[in-house]
Amino acid sequence: MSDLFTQATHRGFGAPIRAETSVDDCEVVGKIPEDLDGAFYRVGAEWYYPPKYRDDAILNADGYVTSFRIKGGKVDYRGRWVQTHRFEQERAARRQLYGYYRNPYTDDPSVRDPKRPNLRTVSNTAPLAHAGKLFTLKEDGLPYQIDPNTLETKGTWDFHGKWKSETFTAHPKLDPLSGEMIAFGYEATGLASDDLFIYTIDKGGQVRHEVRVKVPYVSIIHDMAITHRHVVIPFGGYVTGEQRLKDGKIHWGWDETKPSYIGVIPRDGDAKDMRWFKGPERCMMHTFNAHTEGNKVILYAPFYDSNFFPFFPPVDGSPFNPAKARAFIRKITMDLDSRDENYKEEILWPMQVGDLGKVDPRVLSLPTRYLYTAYNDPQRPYDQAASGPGAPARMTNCYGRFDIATGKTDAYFAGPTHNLQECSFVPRGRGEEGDGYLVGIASNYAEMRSELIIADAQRLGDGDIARVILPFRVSSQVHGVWVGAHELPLR
Ligand code: V55
Ligand code: FE
Repeated sequence: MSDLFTQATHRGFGAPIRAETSVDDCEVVGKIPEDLDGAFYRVGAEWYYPPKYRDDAILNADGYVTSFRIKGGKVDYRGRWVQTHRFEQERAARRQLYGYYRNPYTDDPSVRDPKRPNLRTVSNTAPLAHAGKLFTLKEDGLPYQIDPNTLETKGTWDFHGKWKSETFTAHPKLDPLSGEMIAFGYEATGLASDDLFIYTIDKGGQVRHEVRVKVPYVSIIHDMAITHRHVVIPFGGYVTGEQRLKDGKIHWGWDETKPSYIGVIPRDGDAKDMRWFKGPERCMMHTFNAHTEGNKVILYAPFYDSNFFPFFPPVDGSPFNPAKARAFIRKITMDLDSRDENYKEEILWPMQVGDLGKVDPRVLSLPTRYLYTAYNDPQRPYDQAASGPGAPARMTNCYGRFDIATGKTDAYFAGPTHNLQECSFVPRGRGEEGDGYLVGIASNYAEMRSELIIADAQRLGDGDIARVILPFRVSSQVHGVWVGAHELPLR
C-alpha cells in the first residue's frame, strides 16, 4: 500500500476509517426526545485504498454511508461502504485502480473506459429518500439504491429506464406540497458534454416530465433550487474539456474570467423557456431555498466569491487564493420582466459562513424565514492545546439560525474542542416553519471520537438536548438528511 496514508493529512481525524461498524444502543448523554422516530443518514468520502495521485481531490474517495436509527429514545449506528461498480473492481484487484477525480483517461488500463465515465462514480455526496426508497448520490453517476436498514447496496437506479441522463445530481429537490422530486443530470451525454437534462418525478417515483437544454459552458452544476413555479440552476467558474482530460488533468480548473449563470425555467417548461441570468465571478455550490414572488425569482444561497476547492487549480497557472474562498449568505433576485438578463445580489449578513446550508424541508420552494448553517465564531473559546496538534486552526464551532424576517441570529455552540459537520433539520409538530431539531456530527478532538448532536432548533442558545457518544471517529460527512419513519420501511 502506498505511503500516502502515513502523511499528516491522513492522520488524526483525517485518518482513513477502513472498517464497517455497527453499534446498537449507543451511549447517550442527555435525553433523546421520545417523538423522534426515523433515521439520520449521512454520506461521505472515505478512501479504501489511497489515491493514485497525491494532489487528487478528496471528492474522489469511495462513498461511505452511515445511519443513526432513532426510536423510543434509543439509537443504533451503522456504517458501510457504498458497493459501487468501482469499489467492487478495486476490492477484487486489492489495490487502487482509478486515477484523478472524474478523469477516466488516468485510470488503470484494466478498467479505463472514457466512453462510460459513470461506471467510475464513487456515490459519496448525499443521501436521498424518495418514494419509499433510499439512495446515495454523486453528480457524475446514477443513484445507488441502499437498503435503509442494513445499508447494503442494491445497485444503480434509472427510474424504470426513463432517466436518460448518464448522471444524476447530488441535490435533487423534494416539493413538500406535491411530493414530487425535481432533479437534473449535467454532462448528461458523456464526458465534458454540454447537455443538461431536467426531470420531474412524481411522488410514486415515476418520471413525469423531461426537458433537454444546452448549458452556456460546461461547469460544475452542483446544486439547484425549486420554487412552486420555477426550477433554478446556478453554476460558474469551473471549466473542463475533452483536451484537458486527455492531457491527464483533474476534471475541473478555475477560470476567473468566466461569468456565473443562473438558469430559470418554469416547472415542466420546454427548452425554449430556459433563461440564463448572468453575473460576475462566483463559486456557486450550495443553495438554501428559492421562491417566486410575482415575476421575480428569489434565491437564498451561501455562494463563495471565488474558487473554494484548492485541488481544482486556476487555469491561468496562478496559485489558489484562499482569501477569495469566502461564503456569505446572499439573496439573489432574477427579474423575469428584465431584458438585460443580469441577476441582482445582496449579502444579508456580513459574516462568513459554511456553505452547507439547510432550511426546514416543509418550506422548500416556498417563502423562507429561517436559514441554518455551521460557521466559526472566533469569539467562542477554543482549547487548542486539548484539541491536539492535528486540530484545525479554527473550529467550525457553531450552528446558526439566520432569521430573514428580523435579521437576528441564534447560535448553538458545540464546545471548545469540537468541530461541527453539516447540520440537518428534523421537522416537529404540525408544520410551523422552524419547529424542530437540528442534528449533526461533532468531531471531539480532545477525545478523538464523534458525537451526534441533537438541539432544539428554536432554542439553539440553550445547548444540546442530547449527545450520542460514539466510541470512535465516524467517517467525515459531505451531506446528511433526516428521514422520518413514515417515509421508509424502517425496522
Ligand atoms: C461538491 C462535492 C462533490 C463533488 C462536486 O461540495 C462538488 C461540492 C463530494 O463530491 O463531486
Ligand atoms: Fe453538495
